Amino acid sequence: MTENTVTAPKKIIFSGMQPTGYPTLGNYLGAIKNWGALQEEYDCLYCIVDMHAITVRQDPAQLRKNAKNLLALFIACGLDPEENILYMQSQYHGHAELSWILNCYTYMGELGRMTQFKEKSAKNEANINTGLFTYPVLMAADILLFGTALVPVGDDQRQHLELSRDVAMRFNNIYGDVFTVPEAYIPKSGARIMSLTEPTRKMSKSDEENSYVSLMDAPDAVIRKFKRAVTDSDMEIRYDQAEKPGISNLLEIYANACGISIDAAVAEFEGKGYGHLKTTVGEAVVGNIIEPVQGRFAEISKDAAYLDEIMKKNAQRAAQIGERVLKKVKKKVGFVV
Ligand code: ATP
Ligand code: LTN
Repeated sequence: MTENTVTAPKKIIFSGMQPTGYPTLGNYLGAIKNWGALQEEYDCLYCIVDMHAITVRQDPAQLRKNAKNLLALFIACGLDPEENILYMQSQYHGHAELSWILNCYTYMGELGRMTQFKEKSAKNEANINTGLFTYPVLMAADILLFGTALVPVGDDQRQHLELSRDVAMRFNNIYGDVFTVPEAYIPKSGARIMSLTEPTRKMSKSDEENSYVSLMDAPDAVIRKFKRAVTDSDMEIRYDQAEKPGISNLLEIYANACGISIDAAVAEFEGKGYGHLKTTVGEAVVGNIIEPVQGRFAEISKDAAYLDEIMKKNAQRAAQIGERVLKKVKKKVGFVV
């Protein structure tokens, strides 16, 4: 590159994760792992969305602890806190401000169609609060605040992403080009890791303990969970999500944990039994993901002052970027700025 070359500004990536407990293997393979792969090519913001988390009742001390642990885990999973903006959603007021404005450009009907709202309200009948209903508007605000081009998420967030795009386009149609219309960035493999006990449902940390692997599970617990994974009664190891969801899930986990293709994974297990498959997948997850992440997590967590410093500095970096869009939006809708 010559001295005079002007490099185009990097595109912005934004994604978020709720601090509602330790992330699962699904969160890791569907989201965090891919975030790490993007950090050089893009300017990335990875946000701990504690404001989303309180749509379900949380214990305050536990929420705070979970949020700090998640920051340490992000770093332990390979997200560099200098390269990426890793921060807490509640530490930058822009999210709440833009969310309110976008509420006024989102229809009740759109939010009522969101499958996550339907599922979560069925699970929490005693607390169907309006935050749960407007959750996707806050998510749209998170994304649109930074001129985000790409949003790396798991498959379950597709519908929320569509809504963010619709709201952005609606706003732009009225006021001109204010928001960048974001695209979803969903990995071809690993975007929908299924429950180990009910392989037709997605792996979720709010389900029963044996159904998911947490990044902080003890290695022997991980091996045990894989040994107990629900499969099927025939004996053939092949990738067929419709007919063999349990086996296909194990193959997908293995391929992603080892960085190989599903075909290569299938070939490795040709002629082998289910018991061998389950043990081998468990060991690969422990050796390639669980142990290295836990080792780094233990180191990073020791330094609370370092983590506090990162949090503070990165919330300021996020605010610097967000303020530009927020100011423009306020001006457009007619506030005195
Ligand atoms: P819960 O399961 O408790 O409702 P969640 O894990 O879906 O919560 P987040 O922690 O906010 O919610 O999810 C963070 C990211 O992980 C999102 O990008 C989401 O798409 C992805 N993700 C969640 N579950 C899976 C899964 N089973 N497979 C792949 N990606 C997933
Ligand atoms: N809704 C997401 C978490 C989330 C998010 C975001 C993801 C909140 N804000 C912005 C991507 C971009 C979830 O439940 N997984």
